[in-house]
Amino acid sequence: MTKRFIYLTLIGLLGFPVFTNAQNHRRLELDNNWYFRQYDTKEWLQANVPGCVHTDLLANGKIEDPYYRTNERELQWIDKVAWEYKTNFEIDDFTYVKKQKRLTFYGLDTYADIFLNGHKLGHCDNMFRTWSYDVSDMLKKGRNELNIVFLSPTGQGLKEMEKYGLALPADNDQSVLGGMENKKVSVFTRKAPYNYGWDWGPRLVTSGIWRPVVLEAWNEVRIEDTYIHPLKVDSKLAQLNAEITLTAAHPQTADIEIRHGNRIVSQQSVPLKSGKNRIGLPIKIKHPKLWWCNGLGKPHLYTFDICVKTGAQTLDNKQVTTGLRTLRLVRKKDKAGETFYFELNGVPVFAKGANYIPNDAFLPRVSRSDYEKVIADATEANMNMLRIWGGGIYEDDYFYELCDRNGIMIWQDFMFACAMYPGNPEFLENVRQEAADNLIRLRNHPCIALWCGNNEIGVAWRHNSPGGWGWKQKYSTEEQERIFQAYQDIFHRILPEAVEKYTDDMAYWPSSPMSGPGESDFELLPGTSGDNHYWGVWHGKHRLEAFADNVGRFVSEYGFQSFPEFETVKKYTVPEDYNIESDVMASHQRSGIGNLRIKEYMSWYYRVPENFEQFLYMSQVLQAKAMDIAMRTHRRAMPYCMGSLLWQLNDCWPVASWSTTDYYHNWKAAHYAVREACKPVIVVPRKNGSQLELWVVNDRLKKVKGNCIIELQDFEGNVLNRIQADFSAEGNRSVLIDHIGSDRLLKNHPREKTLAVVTLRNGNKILDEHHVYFTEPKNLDLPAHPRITTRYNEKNGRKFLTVTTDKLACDVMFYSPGNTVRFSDNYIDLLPDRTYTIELFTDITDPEIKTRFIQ
Ligand code: BMA
Repeated sequence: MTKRFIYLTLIGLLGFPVFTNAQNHRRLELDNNWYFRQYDTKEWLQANVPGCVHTDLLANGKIEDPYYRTNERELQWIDKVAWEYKTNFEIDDFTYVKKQKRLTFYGLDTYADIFLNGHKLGHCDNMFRTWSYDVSDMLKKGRNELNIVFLSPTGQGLKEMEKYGLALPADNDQSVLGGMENKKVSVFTRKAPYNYGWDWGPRLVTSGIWRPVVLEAWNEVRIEDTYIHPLKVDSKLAQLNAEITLTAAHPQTADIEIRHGNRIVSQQSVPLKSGKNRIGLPIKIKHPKLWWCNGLGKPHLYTFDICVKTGAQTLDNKQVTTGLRTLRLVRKKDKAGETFYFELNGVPVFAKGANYIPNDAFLPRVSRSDYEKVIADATEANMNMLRIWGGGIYEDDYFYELCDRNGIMIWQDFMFACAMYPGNPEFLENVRQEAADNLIRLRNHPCIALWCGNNEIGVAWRHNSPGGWGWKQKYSTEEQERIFQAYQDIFHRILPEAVEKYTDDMAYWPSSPMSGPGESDFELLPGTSGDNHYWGVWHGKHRLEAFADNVGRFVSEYGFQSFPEFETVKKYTVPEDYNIESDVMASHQRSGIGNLRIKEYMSWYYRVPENFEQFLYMSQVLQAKAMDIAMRTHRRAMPYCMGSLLWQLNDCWPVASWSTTDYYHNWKAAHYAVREACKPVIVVPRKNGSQLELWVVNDRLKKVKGNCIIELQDFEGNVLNRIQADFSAEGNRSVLIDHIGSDRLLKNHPREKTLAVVTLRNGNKILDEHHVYFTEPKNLDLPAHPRITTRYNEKNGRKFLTVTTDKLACDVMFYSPGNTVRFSDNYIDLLPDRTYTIELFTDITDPEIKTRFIQ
């Protein structure tokens, strides 16, 4: 393969959250003046809140960058000891005189004892919960002290495990690296599972105040929550019920008013009792602007202002933003088995997207701009769905806001993955509370399409049937029953009950993948019902072409690894590490079979480069090929298949993994390929025996017509054959438009010297272009030295490269040291005698771009 480098620089931006005081209410975020120390030691150091111990130690120069080389290994002591955080804050008169005062911890990681002015406020044991305390009688005028002691999460985990009296399977828990032998304690603690390591993640078990700490003070009434419950929504009318939960200091009558813009959409005078009150106010909106997903329309949002008054005095107000839509999972019997698709406003939608993991091992340092980049990565790649996978976290509010605004539907897992969990009453109660907190927090987001119990636990355990991942065989029959009972309690009782209680009939799916609830809960997949994770390619060593023989009704996972680009690798290595088997590279490759698989598959399709940098590049080209085949294959199979979510969108540190964008948000080759394969209208050439079938997939709701041109070319650009077919594809369909015998197409031209350029046109508009080769890339007789020329120009403040070549150049990569430029297109085949225009997104200046150019 030919590779060209174009050198060009990067500037990062950080976003900061902003908090304000609402009228009549005092809201103070305690994000200042924090110190921390290892518990019971003398040295207090400055801390950031929200933050965590690892990043605080790093900021104080006490540890080296955990992501650099093998530093992670030296940091395993951090989770074995306790830590203490403290701050002091002033209570002014205005706040002090308020009758009600509450301290809320939106995220404590994880076992925490909280002390206010020396009095113990409470003990916390779940990083996914919100912990609130009435501190009305405990706050002092003037200076107050807050201390939080975090117990060792692994130490507590060990105690919980002992209490339970049974070790549980948790394959991804890297306990040995953590110095804990085979004691996999992660499952006993309600903490992000990936903290303990994963097959793409480091083992960095954090502690700290990971979400804001907020002090609120008020006198009479507080709006605790408002759920805009959609009773009936269509394009003519939206009937909603605003379900408002209020706490009142004493019995009184209040006027509640709901506005949309300047218009009052509902109001009511209500008697309030002292304590908690639940009130429902109806809202009707005629001809609502519906919320649509990316590709199908605008994701319209409605903001409602809720105001509680007495006479002219506002007691409290709150704003809620939501979208009006119906979004349901449709599972109905059909000839093949049972459907599994999402229907948005009555329209069946093919879900195109990816699985999403947390953006960092250290969650508090994920900035707003990081979230914006990740969601932009999904929307720009024409995706309409992300699956928040169950080994991470229930994401930040801002993440869901961005999905609402950008039309990205969310498949939301509860945080349970690839492990069995305990079933003691305290654990189950903790899970019930966690589900309630998160369902209440997230239920107004129109983006959420489904709640799913867990990732891969059903298929791994396979109770009452042979197979699985070999876990249950290690336990006695009684133990198996005990473990399975906990599974049933969590995923078939507590979680579905919570979804039913707190949401409007939202879809709940106990485990991903599974073919269906009931008897067949743990069927092996692919099946003719339910969702499936297809890992035959990669784990099962199936050839890439096997994606076509393993299409499920909804493919919620499949993937292929690659290395990050050299610029990223350079950030965590030194030159002596430049070998994929070096200790450092191996520690940034957490899949035991990773390097082997990449090499083996590469040897099937490509010439395997000796050179390290070229190998990294080639791994990306290989991954792009795999993801292109998979996405196009799944879409072609609609409506049998109605979803394709690749594993995985992003990384939590710089690493070799299945991601299509790396830790620094650089697009890998696969992300560009997926963007193309997720376009609304695509052509899918499919080899079927000696026939080349041509399919058109149209995700738009309107019919598309045009023609499909197949040009057989040699590598110098000579057109050897040209076939044209008209096509017409109804909306939301995949149609076979033609099939061509290879004799008719290839004639007698040698396979290794030709390619077919398949273009789908509508008038002058190119809807899609795809290249078909007739042998593996490694067998192609590619021109050794294509002459690629590049020119730079600027137009209306936008920067462009124009690129030409005299001979075919495959998978051409553009890049810039320090990744200072994003390219509108990359890893492309350059065909002779065409001009390619690539836009550069960068802050660096024109002269710099020009001087950095190397051809
Ligand atoms: C999937 C996921 C993850 C894992 C990935 C790659 O099945 O659910 O647990 O990281 O495979 O092995």
